[in-house]
Amino acid sequence: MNETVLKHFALKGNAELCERYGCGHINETYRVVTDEKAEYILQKINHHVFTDVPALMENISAVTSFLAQRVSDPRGAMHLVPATDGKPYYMDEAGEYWRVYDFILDSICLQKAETPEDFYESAIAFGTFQQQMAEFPAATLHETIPNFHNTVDRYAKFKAAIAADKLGRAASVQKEIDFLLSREEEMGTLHNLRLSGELPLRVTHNDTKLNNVMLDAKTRKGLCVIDLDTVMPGLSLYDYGDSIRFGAATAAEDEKDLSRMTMSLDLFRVYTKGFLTACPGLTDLEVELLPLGAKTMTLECGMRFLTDYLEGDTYFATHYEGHNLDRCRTQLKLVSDMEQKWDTMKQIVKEEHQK
Ligand code: ADP
Ligand code: GN1
Ligand code: MG
Repeated sequence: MNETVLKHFALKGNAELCERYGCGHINETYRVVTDEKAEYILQKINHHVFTDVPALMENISAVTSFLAQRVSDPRGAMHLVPATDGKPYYMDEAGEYWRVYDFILDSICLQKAETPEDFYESAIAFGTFQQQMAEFPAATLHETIPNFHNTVDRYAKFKAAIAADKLGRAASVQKEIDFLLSREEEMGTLHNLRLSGELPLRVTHNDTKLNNVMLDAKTRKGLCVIDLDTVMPGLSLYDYGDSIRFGAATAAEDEKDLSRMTMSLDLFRVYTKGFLTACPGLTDLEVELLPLGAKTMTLECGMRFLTDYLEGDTYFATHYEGHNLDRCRTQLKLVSDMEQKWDTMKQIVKEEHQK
């Protein structure tokens, strides 16, 4: 148990249980229960990914306090438990950073939507988050990972990884490399429209997987958006697109049987309906580009998995050799499936926008 770490946080009671928890790829997460039955989430923050943890925690403190004033149910906003010295995190002797949140009680977190309604509720939660953050002074936020969804820069890093070929893996993934390189120009579209100002900069979450939203266990309504490490200025299309990538997929991110991996048009419609309902202020261009948002986020994620595979699996947590490659392949399969369904995706967006 992380007793020495936990004693630096003012918990209700003494910790009796501290167990690994969740399926995140970045932080190390634990569920903590005390002898007074208080429950918490303890996280070791990945400071190789987030190199300026004090700045990151400044963002999260500001965002959670801002949201706390705007929600009716107190479980609707994450609540940080400060360290005993008043800071929003604790740094241990080894230089590791830790933080504690209240555990969001009576809630569920899904790896896959059990019903279309679950997915709809996640769209409402992420859409509402973005709508609420519209009033937040964006310029005060630190950019916790510069160029996070800059697909043009992601291509540059990908090519550098191919050129370096540190582990001699490139030749065995030539098919995947070719797939990605042949789509480079189209995949720069969103970034270029961001640069030209044709797409508005908004405060966005940037990591809108279904398992980064909590639903109320009883009502199954969207309750709270979590994993706020990547909240930064960005495009609405990043948030919409990443949700489709993960949530409208018919199989898990690391499914080995690619025939099981497709994009469900029904789920695509459901999420689009929820997002447009929760974010009524999207511009016509944003709405028109929703399918491209989904495709770009999916391809970018596949490219990030492959880059990490080529570099020796140093970024994403992997559980076996080739895990990142399996993840890359599911994403590229999804992109191909979206290309097959492109006209229908555009039609669905049009129909849901007109309603
Ligand atoms: P990562 O950045 O590694 O994805 P997350 O912050 O998403 O880390 O946390 C990992 C998992 O832990 C989540 O998917 C969720 O299941 C669970 N979790 C995180 N915060 C809370 C919380 N406050 N209450 C309940 N569960 C939580
Ligand atoms: C990571 O932290 P987690 O597991 O919610 C990653 C996302 C990827 C996702 C792929 C900070 O998300 O960008 O889309 O894995 N987060 C970071 O599953 O890189
Ligand atoms: Mg997460």
